[in-house]
Amino acid sequence: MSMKLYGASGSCALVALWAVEQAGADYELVSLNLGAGDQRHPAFLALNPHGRVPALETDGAVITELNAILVYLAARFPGAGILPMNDVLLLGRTMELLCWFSSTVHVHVAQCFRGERFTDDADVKDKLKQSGKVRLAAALAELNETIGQRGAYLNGDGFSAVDIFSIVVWRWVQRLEIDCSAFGRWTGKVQHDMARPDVVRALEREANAAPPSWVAAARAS
Ligand SMILES: N[C@@H](CCC(=O)N[C@@H](CS)C(=O)NCC(=O)O)C(=O)O
Repeated sequence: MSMKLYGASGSCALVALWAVEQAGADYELVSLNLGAGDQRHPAFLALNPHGRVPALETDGAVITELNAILVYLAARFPGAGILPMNDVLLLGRTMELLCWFSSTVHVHVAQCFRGERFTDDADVKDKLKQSGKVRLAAALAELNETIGQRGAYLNGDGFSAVDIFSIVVWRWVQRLEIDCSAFGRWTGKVQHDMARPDVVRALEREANAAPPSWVAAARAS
């Protein structure tokens, strides 16, 4: 049965998009415009009441939370290289890094882009953004140190979902204009990874994705 992946350009949903591509899954990509508030449309909230992407419709259910989607896809397509399913220690270490990206790095980014999640006070929002950038830079210094420690890729010798998440973080960091000159190992790795054919394909898919039917219907009327 076909899957439907809800994503948005520039978002962490790129990791799930890369994963469905690697799986060779039969899927449809639906791209929300987060700036226009598509994620708060009742039709999307009916799928994911948290109003966030990614969300994956599959087998008559909806899975949300990027790491949950990755575990589902990796278990369903074990040969696709989404996660290192044949090495439980490496799998644990990879999930450790993915969870750190989600629970720490992504939260610092949300402080900068999504202050409304934390406060309604404009002054506090501004302070959150400043402290988010400082904490993000500290996390990047940590990430930079890990490059090369486990092998050529973040979880060892094989490229996996966690390397794509690192690309997503790099895109956010560019938008925030954080000085990356001290993180040469990490930025070099990201440049290298972005030239991979599987990454280029996922980026092209992301750029050419169609909007949800409810947006298309509103535009047509
Ligand atoms: N913990 C969630 C976070 C998802 C998330 O925050 N996604 C962002 C895009 S990167 C989003 O949907 N933002 C919309 C909003 O905040 O309104 C996950 O890992 O899936």
